[in-house]
Amino acid sequence: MIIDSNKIDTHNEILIQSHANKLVFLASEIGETENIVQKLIDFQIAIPSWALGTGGTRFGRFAGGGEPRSLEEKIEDVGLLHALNNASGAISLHIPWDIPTDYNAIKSLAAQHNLKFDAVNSNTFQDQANQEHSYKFGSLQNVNKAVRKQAVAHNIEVIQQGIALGSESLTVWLADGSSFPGQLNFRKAYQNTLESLEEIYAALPSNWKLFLEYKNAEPNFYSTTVADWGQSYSYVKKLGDKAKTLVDLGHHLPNANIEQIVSLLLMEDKLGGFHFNDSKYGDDDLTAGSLKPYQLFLIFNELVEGMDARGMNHAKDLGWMIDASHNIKDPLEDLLQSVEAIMIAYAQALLVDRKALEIAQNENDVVRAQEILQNAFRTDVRALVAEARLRSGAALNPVGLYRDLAVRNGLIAERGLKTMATGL
Ligand code: AOS
Ligand code: ZN
Ligand code: ZN
Ligand code: ZN
Repeated sequence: MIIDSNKIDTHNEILIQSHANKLVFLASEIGETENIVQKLIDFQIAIPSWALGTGGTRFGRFAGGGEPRSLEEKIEDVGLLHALNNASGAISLHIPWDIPTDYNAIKSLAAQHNLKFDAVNSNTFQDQANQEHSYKFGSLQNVNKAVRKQAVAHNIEVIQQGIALGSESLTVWLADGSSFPGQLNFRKAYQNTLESLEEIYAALPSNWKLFLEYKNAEPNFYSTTVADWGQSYSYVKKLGDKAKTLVDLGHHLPNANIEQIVSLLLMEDKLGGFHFNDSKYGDDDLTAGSLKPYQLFLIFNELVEGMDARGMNHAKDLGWMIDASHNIKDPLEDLLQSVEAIMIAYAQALLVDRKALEIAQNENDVVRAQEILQNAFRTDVRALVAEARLRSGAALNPVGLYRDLAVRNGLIAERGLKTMATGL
């Protein structure tokens, strides 16, 4: 299924007047908008291949209809999102859930939809059918060298697949850890993991990055071998310049100050990228911005401040990815909502009056500092985000158009009601 650009134009024509009014009003409030709109046009968020079908929980999965049955169909789904919002121009693959059979065909399909391949993800948290050793007691940390070797070899294979697709980064997330006290020697687990990561790192092409994702708990519930940003930092610092920390918003102990973590990792040149989602309790993987939009804004506030201080390119120098999973919503609608929330938080962060904030900070004017941040956060910037879409040929209201065109019904007609997406 492909969304015809005429359909987008017709949709935009109906909404254009009301949009134009909002934009004029916003410009009268905030002044110059051109610069922000351009930054929003450039900003792209990668869609994870595993979020295109309903995720399920350990208690069950309620499949939606028309879910993608193959890598080709996953690419087509991301192509639909990108046609609607022009802000989802990349897909992040998970190996072996997504193994291309014909690399050139997959590359040209992605190119037809204007999609790039973002980070490739390795998977040593599940046993695969034809594999010799089990990851039951961990992969890169395993006490058994043969298991570690198998896990390292898998990661190197994922790098090779990524090279063939034109990807430039590998995300490593490890389920490694322990569920009971005494199960692991923490220091040895760390050292084994470091040694394994060094072997993987050595296989990275010079223009690649290795993102090391941390997670406080789950599936292990006593210790995780890359549990927090400090532990990830300690590994990536030893590995070298191409290794960076990846922040998944759902992977912290409750109430962690994620924006401060982000700021300091950026300062140390060790922030690699994000897995955006939202949560109330743990790794809930809910729609970005659905629970804590202020936190998302505060994170982007640090990102914009820190990236500008280092002269970084907002769109290109970090990996922007979603990591979400649902049992309830249509995954494509959900992803449109996540992308929109991320763009809104980014636009609001671009609005922050940095000079005034710096003065307030230097004068210890705490009240003024809060006013400045909240003025930006409470500005309705949706018209800016919509304008960025309009200028790049996408829809003023992506979720609205998705529903008007009954895209899900079209996908069900093409693929059937009972489809099983691969992956978690
Ligand atoms: C797991 O909790 C992590 O967020 C990883 O990024 C994982 O690879 C992904 O969620 C797919 O399961
Ligand atoms: Zn993640
Ligand atoms: Zn996670
Ligand atoms: Zn998550």
